[in-house]
Amino acid sequence: MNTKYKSVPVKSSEITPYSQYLSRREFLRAAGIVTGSALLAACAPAQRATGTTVPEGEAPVLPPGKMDERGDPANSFEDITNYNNYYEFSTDKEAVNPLSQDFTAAPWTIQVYGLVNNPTVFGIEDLLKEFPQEERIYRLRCVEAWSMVIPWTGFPLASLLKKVEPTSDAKFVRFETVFRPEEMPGQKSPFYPWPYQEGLRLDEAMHDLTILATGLYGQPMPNPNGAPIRLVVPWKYGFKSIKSIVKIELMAEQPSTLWSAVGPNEYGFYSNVNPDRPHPRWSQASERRIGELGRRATLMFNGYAEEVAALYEGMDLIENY
Ligand SMILES: Nc1nc2c(c(=O)[nH]1)N[C@H]1C(S)=C(S)[C@@H](COP(=O)(O)O)O[C@H]1N2
Ligand SMILES: [Mo]
Repeated sequence: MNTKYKSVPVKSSEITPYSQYLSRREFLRAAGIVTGSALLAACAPAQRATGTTVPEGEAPVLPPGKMDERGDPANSFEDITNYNNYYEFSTDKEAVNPLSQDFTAAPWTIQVYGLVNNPTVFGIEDLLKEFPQEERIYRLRCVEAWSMVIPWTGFPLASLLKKVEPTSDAKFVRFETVFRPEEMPGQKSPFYPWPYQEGLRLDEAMHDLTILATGLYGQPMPNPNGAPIRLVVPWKYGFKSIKSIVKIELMAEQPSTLWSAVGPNEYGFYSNVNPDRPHPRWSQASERRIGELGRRATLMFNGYAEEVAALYEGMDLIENY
């Protein structure tokens, strides 16, 4: 049990069930209300560019005062859901939210296969039922040198992996995002080798800080953040935290990843947050916390060195970026 990064386990009664969530969305759509605005955190009615107004009471009530273990306040639900990297929808961070509103996040299954004794196709409901959901308040550090603090809900990836029993040959885990160009306009771009893929070494995947996140701020995962389920690896650059996962494959060899295919000397397989290894285009020594003026120093392993440095003992982290 990790007590440093989570508060109490989230009671399932505090998480809106998917079925209810979706029917509420359908309801809002039928009522002519832009669902994106309904998901914005606000005490006052949220106003969108479309001019529709969410009636008071439709926006989720968010518990105030959430902070990470360093005392940094969580970013607002509005920041977290309106400033996104999700190239399947757009390369424009502010366009992801509106473009992802009609994405179909249910029904959803994840196929876990490869070098495992129990290959399994999990429905999202099975995962929510089987694995207790915990809150983890983590920093997310993008390689573009901005960061946020996000109160995720989810469960350790290790719980899922133990269930399928990796064989002794399994050394790496490969993750794949859904491929649905009809719903994800960015996937029509020929500049990226879709579908988005990412990977971890098995010991990184088994680390307790590595979670599959199914929500944030106690809400089911919003579409712009990778509904209904995405990876979160808080000590690595944000692009490792792949969204909307449909496949998890256990492998003997290191998998290729979308970003290392696009820019091999820019985006390595490890991509641990490291202020001492400049990216060819962005110094990584400091970062801009969304919502703050000025910059703050970037921490080794994004501030999680105490927990994860042992994974890389004896490795040259400049060579092995
Ligand atoms: N499938 C997919 N996953 C993705 C991305 C993406 O474009 N597609 N962008 C990554 C990048 S670069 C970052 S910084 C984080 C951003 O997560 P957030 O939008 O929830 O803050 O998601 C990562 N996961
Ligand atoms: Mo990123």
